[in-house]
Amino acid sequence: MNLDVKNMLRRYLVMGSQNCVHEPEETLKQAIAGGITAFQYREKGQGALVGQAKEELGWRLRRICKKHDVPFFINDDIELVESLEVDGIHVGQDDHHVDDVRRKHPDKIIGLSVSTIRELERSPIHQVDYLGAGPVFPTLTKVDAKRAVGIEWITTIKKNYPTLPIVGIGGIDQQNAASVLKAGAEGIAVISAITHAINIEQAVRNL
Ligand code: TZP
Ligand code: MG
Repeated sequence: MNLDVKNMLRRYLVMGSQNCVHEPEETLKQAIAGGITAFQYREKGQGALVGQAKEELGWRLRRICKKHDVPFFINDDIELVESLEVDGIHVGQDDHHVDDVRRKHPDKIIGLSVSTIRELERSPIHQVDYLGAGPVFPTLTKVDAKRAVGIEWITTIKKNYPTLPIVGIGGIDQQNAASVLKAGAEGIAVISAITHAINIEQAVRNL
């Protein structure tokens, strides 16, 4: 399982319709053509769809991932775990508690965001399959993002949990992606550097 998760994290696209300048379905298809290794449906923030519209878009994106064998994660929304037939669930510190998610979904991949030592210490790390570390760099995409933690945060987590897969997130682009991997992360999670690119397929390749 760990080896698989590590490979999945390599180029991890996180996205909802609110992040897209092109159609979300088109964005996802081109990103898959460029070589993303996982997709997280994160329909959240200003302009995000809710209710049935959120679920319907989720299913259209889910179908695209199924067709191309790309693992599909849902951000936080455990109500959609069954209906979208997700492979994994990503939760933040203020979302559903990892223990509950694990109890309800013993076979799903679970990822957890951690931004500080305190969060790391009080989280049930043994229940998760990977950690999302960030925001590594400043980001404009998430309005309530915490302060950028730098690549040192990845080194710190790695020191404490050498075998647990880590994906860096926040402000990652073509220029800085390599530094995140070099610090010890298995992969990079990216929103705007992919969704805002003029050529999405090429942007993924460049990462
Ligand atoms: N969590 C921490 S930073 C962030 C999330 C969801 C936003 C990342 O977006 P971008 O555009 O890749 O900086
Ligand atoms: Mg969340």
